[in-house]
Amino acid sequence: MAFDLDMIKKVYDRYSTRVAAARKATGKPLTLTEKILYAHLSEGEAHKAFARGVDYVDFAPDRVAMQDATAQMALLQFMQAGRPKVAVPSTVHCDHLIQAKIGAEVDLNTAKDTNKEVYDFLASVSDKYGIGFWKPGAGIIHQVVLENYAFPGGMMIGTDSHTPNAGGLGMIAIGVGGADACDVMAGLPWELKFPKLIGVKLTGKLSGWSSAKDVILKVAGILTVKGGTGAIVEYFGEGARSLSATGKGTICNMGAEIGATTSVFGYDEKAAIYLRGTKREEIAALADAIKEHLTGDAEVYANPEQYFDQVIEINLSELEPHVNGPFTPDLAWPISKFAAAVKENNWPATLEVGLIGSCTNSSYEDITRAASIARQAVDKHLKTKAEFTITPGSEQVRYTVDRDGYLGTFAEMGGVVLANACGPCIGQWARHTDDPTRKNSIITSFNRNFAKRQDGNPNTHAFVASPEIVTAFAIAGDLTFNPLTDTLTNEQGQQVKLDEPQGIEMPIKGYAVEDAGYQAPAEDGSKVEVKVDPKSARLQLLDPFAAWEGTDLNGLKLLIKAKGKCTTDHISMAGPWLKFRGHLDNISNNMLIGAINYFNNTADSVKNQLTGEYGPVPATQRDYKANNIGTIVVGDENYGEGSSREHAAMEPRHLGVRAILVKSFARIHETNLKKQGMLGITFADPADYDKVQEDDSIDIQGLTSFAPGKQLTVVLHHKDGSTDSFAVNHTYNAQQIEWFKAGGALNIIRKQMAN
Ligand code: MIC
Ligand code: SF4
Repeated sequence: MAFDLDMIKKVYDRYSTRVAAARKATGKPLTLTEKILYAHLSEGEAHKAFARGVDYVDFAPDRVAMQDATAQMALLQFMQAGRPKVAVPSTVHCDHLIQAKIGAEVDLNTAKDTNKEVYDFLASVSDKYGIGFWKPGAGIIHQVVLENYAFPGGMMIGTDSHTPNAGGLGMIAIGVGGADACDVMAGLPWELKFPKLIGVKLTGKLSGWSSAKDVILKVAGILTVKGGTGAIVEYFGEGARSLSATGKGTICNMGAEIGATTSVFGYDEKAAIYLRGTKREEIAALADAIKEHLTGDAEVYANPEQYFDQVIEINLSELEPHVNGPFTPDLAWPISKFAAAVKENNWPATLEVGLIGSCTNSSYEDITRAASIARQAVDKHLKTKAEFTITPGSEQVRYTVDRDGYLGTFAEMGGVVLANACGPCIGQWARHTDDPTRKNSIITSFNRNFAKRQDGNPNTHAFVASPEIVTAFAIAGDLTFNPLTDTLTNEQGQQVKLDEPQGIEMPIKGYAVEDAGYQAPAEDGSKVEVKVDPKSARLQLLDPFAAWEGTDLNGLKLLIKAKGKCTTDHISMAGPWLKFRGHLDNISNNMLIGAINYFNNTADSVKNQLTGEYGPVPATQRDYKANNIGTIVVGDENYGEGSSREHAAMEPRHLGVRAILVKSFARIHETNLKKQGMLGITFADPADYDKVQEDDSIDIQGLTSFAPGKQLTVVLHHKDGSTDSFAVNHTYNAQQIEWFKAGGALNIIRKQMAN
């Protein structure tokens, strides 16, 4: 049995006392989010009330999940922590490193070959430290977690930003960097700023072409990529109860795109159906027994404005299908306005590829709805105009939809089934194109669409929609087509219209799988040896970072002033670089190569102040490092949005950048910087960003009296001899200041474990 029933019982046993204590402490009815958070406070913290968005609080999560691309760094750090075994149930999932090229079988075999060293490393570390290992081909972390480990009222962290997917089954599931995972696996408390709460009330019921995906596409349009920062989004209302658990998972998954800490739905009949359908009736029975604690209080949902910091209401009966994009997931277009938007903005109307599946939207229900459209293409003699690919989220889903004939339907329509892995979603896509310089469009049911994300091509306009809408567009091959109203000409010259999609929530014959791809760890792992070849290009043991020198940081050179969007994809690109995720020095050669230099509007070209010449960012930084000169990176709003990859924080740390100064940070990235002992600060007045000049030498003052809530001062020494000085903010608490001083949190853990 993969899930841990005893652990779940223990968590549920805590609920009544913790909820009662929380009621007393806050003096108010409680949201679901508060109940789950209070049930997971570290012992010392229970019985306290917290200021939302202000207080840092220690939690004790129940589980940790890691995907292969981030697990390498997480586990390299864990190996340094000096623990014999993980302190909480943990799993590793091999999903990100499989390249999509030809089709599932061939691609999987190629991946096993090319990534052998990394898979062997992850398998042996898992074996040694008591971590469950999901082999390549088993599926994508979030789908596998939903099917096997997520449980209502639980709390988990995962080294991937879409960890919130498990919120569909009522779990507070939060994406973090590997260093956070390392703490929790080492048995230390996990710290989070007590979140603000956003309530989303869903009324009505979905029908026709509208699906759960459209709920989050709409929410993304309302809240934008920053709107959920520091908040947990709680969905409730009759509309919420009408959505399948996997549909809810889709909504929570893509909540990462609005910057939310996580999103969550209450336990309800749909959750119970899913638990029973995935052979976890025992969990449903346990959850039923405490179900009043696994949803928000009635008073809260009756008057949400009084209890949430922000409330949004969406009527599912009126919700139109949406298409979001290009280049950002919050550019939301109701389908009725999309064709006009394509024309007005001159986006390429010809659709070249439609891609469905991924870690979100690969449930049985999603696949059956998309297949009902595919079936019509075949039956109505429509020729599919665009390329079409299907990425099942897990081997269990793949096996089941294959058994039930749906993969066959996609094949008839001309679709290609890819491996159960991230593939194109993370740029692991050997896309065939005759001309990469052509502006072109693709549409996916994935969650992200930043420039270059899927195929590395800046000319690709990527749009996001539900799998059924993606399928319809793939058939039409034209983004100005509206499947709800328009007809298509079939091979016999007739005008035909696509009927509304029909889906099946749970497989009638039940889920099935031959080999789910799970490998249990050794009972006693002490004899297991973990080998890392010192000459490896893909794995490198970590050296501790140096402690702070105890003085202000003076005379830093400006490495880059990044302009506009600077996501973790810009800071540490995925795709071709994924192969170096276990080798800090090698992956550092991609540091900030996607960021646009404010002064020349070019990526990967910055002025080296020592030579006056322009060169790539990593090489320039290595030159400063060789000369023992510290540098600073300046950035815009929501710096580091997107993924949880801590490489985006470790690379600058490794190469000698001393501080990141931006208008604002995305949550996970800010924590990652702090964990690695890097100084992450924000302009007190965002307009001061404009004062930073290309040849500046920069001082950061006030570090000798670095204290929570106390501003630091930045002094810019311009080339002409003039200076500018201004205050900067930081959010370091006392503990995080210790991390900074020690040169990283791990240096402290290592010391503690050694004592
Ligand atoms: C992503 O969707 O960007 C990823 C790839 O899953 C990342 C993790 C990574 O970079 O390894 C994420 O979302 O955290
Ligand atoms: Fe994988 Fe894409 Fe999901 Fe990230 S968003 S976990 S890359 S499928």
